[in-house]
Amino acid sequence: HASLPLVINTWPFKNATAAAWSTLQSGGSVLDAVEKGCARCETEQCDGSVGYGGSPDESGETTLDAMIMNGDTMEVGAVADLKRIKNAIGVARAVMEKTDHTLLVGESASLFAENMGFVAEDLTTNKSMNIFSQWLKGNCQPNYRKNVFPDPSKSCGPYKPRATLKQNKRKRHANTHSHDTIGMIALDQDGHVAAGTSTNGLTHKVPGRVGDSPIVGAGAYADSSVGGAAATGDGDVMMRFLPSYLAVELMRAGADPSAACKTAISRIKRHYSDFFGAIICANTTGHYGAACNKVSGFSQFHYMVSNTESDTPLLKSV
Ligand code: SD4
Repeated sequence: HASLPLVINTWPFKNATAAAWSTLQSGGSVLDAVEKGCARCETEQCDGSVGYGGSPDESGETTLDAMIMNGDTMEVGAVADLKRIKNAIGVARAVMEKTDHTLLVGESASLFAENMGFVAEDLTTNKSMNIFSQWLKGNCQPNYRKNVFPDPSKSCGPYKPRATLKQNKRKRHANTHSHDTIGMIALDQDGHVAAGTSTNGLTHKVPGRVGDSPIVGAGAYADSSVGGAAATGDGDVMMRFLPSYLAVELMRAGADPSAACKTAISRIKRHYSDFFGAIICANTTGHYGAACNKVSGFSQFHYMVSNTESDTPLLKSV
């Protein structure tokens, strides 16, 4: 059932898949496909977890992480903690193509974007304002600070040192209820591979927090001599294992895509048995696979595939 070209992305974000596929069909490159596909999610705010108006941080601001990788040249462009610019993956591509750098962050990344002609605008919406004000009112989970408690007299912040060590054990999870970060891989018939991601990260994160999505080999990886991979889930944990890099290297060593994905997930499980996360992989023959860590509340991971077998994107699950 393998065929090329192929587009595959995390979560049931089918309009993103369709946008990438039609980009390829109309003669666009795999980089164009990944950029257009992820940008569709930035515009549609896929599930509130990609693009503007979602996942406000502790200060109420939505900030974006994104990356894109060219598997032919191994060039990468990425932005992290990007403020006030909606098209994060577009800025990531500009970093790749207009500079010799790989990753720009924060205010400076936004300034770079403005210099490149991207429009600066407020990423806050009524929805993100609401999430933030609910949190201020005392919906204090999750707490991404160690050894501290929100001060109950002052709603969720500022924070107080935690009373006992035992409370350190309090678990936190990335959002397992809804969909998440878009990670996408595109391959064409001539063996070009590109991969990319776009996300607004985790809700109520500490300002300045950067997740796995803009980190090369963590959020995504592409090598046209092998294939590509992209990950989603609890980035703070996942980025410690470079799962996308690992999956591509396993495929290079001969593993099929499903096995490569499974091994990349198991590697993380050894240390964090109940982490929330999933990965997708594809190789240059058009075979693809996925794996997730099945934990309570997350027993099935959905992803999308487009290839010549179907006119419309196919919903897959693992
Ligand atoms: C992050 N990996 O910033 C992203 C969020 C995500 O499922 O994918 N959550 O950690």
